[in-house]
Amino acid sequence: MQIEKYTVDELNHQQAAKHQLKFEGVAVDIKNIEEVLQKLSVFNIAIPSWALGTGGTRFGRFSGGGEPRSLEEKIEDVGLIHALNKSSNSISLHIPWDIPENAASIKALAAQNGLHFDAVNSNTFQDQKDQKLSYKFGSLHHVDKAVRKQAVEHNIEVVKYGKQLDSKALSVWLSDGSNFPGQLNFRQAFQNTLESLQEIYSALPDDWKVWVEYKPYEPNFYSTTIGDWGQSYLLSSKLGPKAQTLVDLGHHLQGTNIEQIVSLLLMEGKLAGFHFNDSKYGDDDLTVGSINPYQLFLIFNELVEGMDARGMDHATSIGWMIDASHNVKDPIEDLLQSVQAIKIVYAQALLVDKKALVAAQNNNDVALAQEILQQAYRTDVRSLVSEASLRNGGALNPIEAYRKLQIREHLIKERGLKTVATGL
Ligand code: RM4
Ligand code: MN
Ligand code: MN
Repeated sequence: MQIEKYTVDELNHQQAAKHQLKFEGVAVDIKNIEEVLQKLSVFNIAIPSWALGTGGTRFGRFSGGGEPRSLEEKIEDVGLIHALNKSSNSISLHIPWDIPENAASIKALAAQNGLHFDAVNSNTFQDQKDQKLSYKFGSLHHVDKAVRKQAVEHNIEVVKYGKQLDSKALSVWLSDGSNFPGQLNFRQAFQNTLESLQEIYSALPDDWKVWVEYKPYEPNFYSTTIGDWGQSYLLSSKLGPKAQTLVDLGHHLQGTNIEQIVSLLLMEGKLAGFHFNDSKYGDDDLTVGSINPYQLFLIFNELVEGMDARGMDHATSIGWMIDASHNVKDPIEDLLQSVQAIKIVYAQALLVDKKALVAAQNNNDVALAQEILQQAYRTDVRSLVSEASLRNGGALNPIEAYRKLQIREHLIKERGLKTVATGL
């Protein structure tokens, strides 16, 4: 299905007067309001193809109705999200969950929905049907050269698909690690991984990047070969300028200061981008901003400060993507909530009084520094996000519009109640 623009306009119209009042109330205190709105309106967050179906855990999966049954229907779903929020103009494919059999028609369909293709993701953490060698004991780090070769070739094939779709980055997440002490020689595992990544790196087109993601545990519970940002940074530095470190918010141990990691990676020009989600215990894959919105704000504060320091374009110079698994919510609602949560903290980070903060830092005025950050964080910027969406032709309140337009009900009618999407 496609959303008729007039239906969104009608809903906006019903809320216009109330919105205007709220917006003016906030805007009056913001000197550079037009600049903030302009930045918000060009800021987009990619949607991964594996997040459009209901996710599960190893204990079970409770699928919702009307889930996309094919890549085409996944693109359609991202098109719906984008039509409502005007902030999700790209899709990131996971291969082989979503192989574009006919790249030209897939590209055309995406373009019809106002979308392009973000990074392509390889998958060497599962064995596929008819796969010759198993990844049970790892892929790029494997002790057996033949397994490493198979995994390298898979990554190169993923790049080939990505080239057909005009993607510009390969995102690599390995589950490689060890489950018990003594299982692995850490140095050997690292060297093997480096060598494998070097082969992939040398097959990358000049205008491509490889994003190296880290994760401390799961599915291996003793060690992960790319376990933290230091190990990823080490690999990406040894690989060269086309390699960078990808930060997934859920891939940190409790209490890790992610904003500090972000700040230093940006300083070194090594921050590839983000996988957004939220967590309370580990890689919980919860909706971004649902558990710890203040931390998300602090991360965005570092992002804005660090990107400005290097003259980087906020919207395009690093990759922004949601990476979450929606087990009990409607995935589209969850994704709409996620994008809103990100835009809210981005808007708040844009409101931080940078000059005053620098002065407070230089005076060791700790209380004032905190006040300055919290002044921005405690500003209710939801009407700014709504205004940016409105100006782009999106909905003032995307989730409300999704419900009022009964989109899930339409999808169930079209696709049926019992559909299962590929993915997590
Ligand atoms: C991993 C990691 C990767 C994602 C897979 C599906 O935990 O976050 O980015 O591709 O899950
Ligand atoms: Mn991830
Ligand atoms: Mn993850």
